[in-house]
Amino acid sequence: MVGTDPRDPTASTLEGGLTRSRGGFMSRLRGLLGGAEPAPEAWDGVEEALIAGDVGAQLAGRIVERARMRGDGASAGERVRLELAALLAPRDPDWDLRPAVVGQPTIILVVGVNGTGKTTTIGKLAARERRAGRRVILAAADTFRAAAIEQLRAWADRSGADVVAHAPGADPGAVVYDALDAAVARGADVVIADTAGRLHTKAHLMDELAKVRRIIERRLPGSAPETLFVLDATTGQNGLAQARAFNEAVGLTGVVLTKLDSTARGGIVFAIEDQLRIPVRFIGVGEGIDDLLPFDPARFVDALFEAGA
Ligand SMILES: Nc1nc2c(ncn2[C@@H]2O[C@H](COP(=O)(O)OP(=O)(O)O)[C@@H](O)[C@H]2O)c(=O)[nH]1
Ligand SMILES: [Mg+2]
Repeated sequence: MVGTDPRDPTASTLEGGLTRSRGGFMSRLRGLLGGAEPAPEAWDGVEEALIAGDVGAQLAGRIVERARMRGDGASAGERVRLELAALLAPRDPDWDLRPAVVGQPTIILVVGVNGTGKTTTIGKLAARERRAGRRVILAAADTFRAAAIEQLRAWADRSGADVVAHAPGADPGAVVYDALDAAVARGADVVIADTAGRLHTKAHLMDELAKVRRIIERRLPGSAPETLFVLDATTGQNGLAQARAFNEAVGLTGVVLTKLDSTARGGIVFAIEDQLRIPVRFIGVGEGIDDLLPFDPARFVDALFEAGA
């Protein structure tokens, strides 16, 4: 399979987005696992390659141990592939962004630290929902900087979504409340709330997110917002600590892994899903409006193991 769709050289594909990872730690892995049953030293190499790919030291050790012990007669490469696939959290294959209560809008709250790609992901998600014929409202609840509101407006223009915004410095909870009001009044199908990037170590900012969640529950009880944690794939193992803290503060329902195109270490997917049991829902593979792909675990693992064009 080639890295891009031959019909459209600019189309984003999973294989294209994983080019670096496939050439990076996975290329080493494929080299070690491609031939006869690996010697003990080669298994050490497999463990190192997995660690280099950001799978995490402990997990890498566990994968190698289990793959070595597997007595199912499969090749070494196939055993490692099966062990990696087994780390991914179980999910409903039909999952999509849908309202929890029929007749109410789907509500998506997007959280994460600074610069991970939250606003960009919202623009891409808005475009995706618009393509599906849904009416989308973006809530500019990153009120820290005027530029953040403008950035969201630009994505709204590009994707054909509406924006609800207050002045810079406004209460994020009030913005989200108004956006829900607007969604009900206008019969919108989807509300996506942008939030200011925050360090997971800052308790008062994490409390603010919890407050936004309570406001959503008060305005639209039972709406069960999809709470997406946006993780920059180039962050490394610290991403796990971030995800854990956000999960404790707001209860995450999914992860969006951005900038997979910029890293050779796509193994962080396995660490996140294994440790948090929260599914990766989308992956970001570029800066463009179409560079967001739904995450398909089986295809992801297959693409990693493919040598590429
Ligand atoms: N290469 C690449 N860059 C991305 C991706 N997602 C976001 N970015 C870039 O990351 C930077 C920060 O994005 P932004 O959405 O402003 O992050 P925020 O602070 O979390 O809202 C911008 O330059 C984006 O273009 C991605 O999937 N791939
Ligand atoms: Mg932003």
